[in-house]
Amino acid sequence: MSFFTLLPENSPPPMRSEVDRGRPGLRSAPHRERALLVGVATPQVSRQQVQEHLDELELLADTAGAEVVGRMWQERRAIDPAFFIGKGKVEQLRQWVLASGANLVIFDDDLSPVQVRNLERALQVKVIDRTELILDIFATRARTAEAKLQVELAQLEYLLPRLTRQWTHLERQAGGIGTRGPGETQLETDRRLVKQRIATLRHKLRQIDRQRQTQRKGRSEEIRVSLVGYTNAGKSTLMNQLSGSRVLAEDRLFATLDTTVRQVYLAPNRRILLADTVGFIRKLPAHLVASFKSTLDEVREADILLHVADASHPQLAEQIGVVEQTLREIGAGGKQTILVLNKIDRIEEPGKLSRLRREFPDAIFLSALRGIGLRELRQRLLELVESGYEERSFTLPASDARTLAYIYQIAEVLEHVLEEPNQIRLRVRVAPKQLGAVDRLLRRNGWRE
Ligand SMILES: Nc1nc2c(ncn2[C@@H]2O[C@H](COP(=O)(O)OP(=O)(O)OP(=O)(O)O)[C@@H](O)[C@H]2O)c(=O)[nH]1
Ligand SMILES: [Mg+2]
Repeated sequence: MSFFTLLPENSPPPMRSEVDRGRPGLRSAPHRERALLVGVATPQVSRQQVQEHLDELELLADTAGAEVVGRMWQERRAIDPAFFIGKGKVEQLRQWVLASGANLVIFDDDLSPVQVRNLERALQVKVIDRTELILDIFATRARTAEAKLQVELAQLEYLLPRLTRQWTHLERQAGGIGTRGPGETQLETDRRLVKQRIATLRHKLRQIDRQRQTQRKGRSEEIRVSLVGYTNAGKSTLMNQLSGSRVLAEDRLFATLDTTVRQVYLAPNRRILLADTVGFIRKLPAHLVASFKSTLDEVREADILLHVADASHPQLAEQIGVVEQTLREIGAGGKQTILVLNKIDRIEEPGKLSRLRREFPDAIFLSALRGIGLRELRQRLLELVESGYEERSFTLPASDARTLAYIYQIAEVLEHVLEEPNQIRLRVRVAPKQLGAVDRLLRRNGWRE
């Protein structure tokens, strides 16, 4: 069974008799690319889910600058190895492409190089899959040198097994979604050049990675908290609220591709380093995850995660699941995590908020945009930070002013008593990361506890 939907339009779609050759991409073109979306329901993916996934794909296409002119889905027991969808459906899709004037077909699932080639031949328009679309968005949104290198690496690794594709028959180098970004100039080069470029990129990224590691080492005694979550959940907005900074936050997917770290004081002597980083999405391309290693290290090395989710989103539960799964995949599972259910100001349905509170009893509910619930979040963070603190009591010679000053720097002194003429008794509270330093001091000097 399959459904076609033609989205309402002001003017009838132009009829086309041949492939639209070399239409440039949105940013250099007066026209947006016109895209048809295709999804497939399988025994694992329900019809309802396909619709929701296509909603998200539409958002992605829109972020990439395409105008979605229709969507189609089909129910199948098994995937067709040659065309992904059935041959009859390919013919229907071909008619649909002609009728709608689409010049791009986007599949929600990953296609093999052979499937793309067959589909492009049959449909005579460019065919891309979800991975290629996401890579394209990352490419157009990358701002820093590091993000650009990371995206280029991911694009080239995606491209490499597909180089046998007839890149010229649709003049892909002319631009458009799936062809933009730093990888663009490489499209017409051969595998050897691509491999060389991949090696160079890996080398450059390793260098950046080493710099990052040094930077992070300098912060190793700080408590590090990382914002994680589905793209567009409101991580950057929350970062701005908590730290008073101005990280870019906007209603688009993947607004953030780099990591920003800011100091946040939870209490006068309770400082944390808060990191805002790239968001996750269902089926985040594996190449991207791999090439964003140093960006994601921030998450991997965090002491505490703030998992921000959009409580007003219809797929809240699925999005939370995707983020948890991705965290496990990057080796950041099992960390102390606070679930933050954001955008409660957008929940209109009566009773929904109390239902969510019952469903997620440990979550903090807030609105980052309106500044609701932030105090509770700070309080919970403070409790979590302090839960690892330990107390130590000892006496030291009053003459050792240097050590005394050092202890005051790294620990919170709860009691300071001058005991015998030359002895000071201290009771201190120490963060887990400073505990080792204090214990070493005690052992080295043989001070009694
Ligand atoms: N109504 C409402 N909108 C919010 C809230 N928090 C964030 N937003 C909006 O949601 C959109 C996305 O916010 P961002 O902070 O950019 O989200 P993000 O998680 O950083 O997204 P990426 O960086 O793209 O992964 C923006 O338009 C925000 O204004 C909230 O509490 N309520
Ligand atoms: Mg962001």
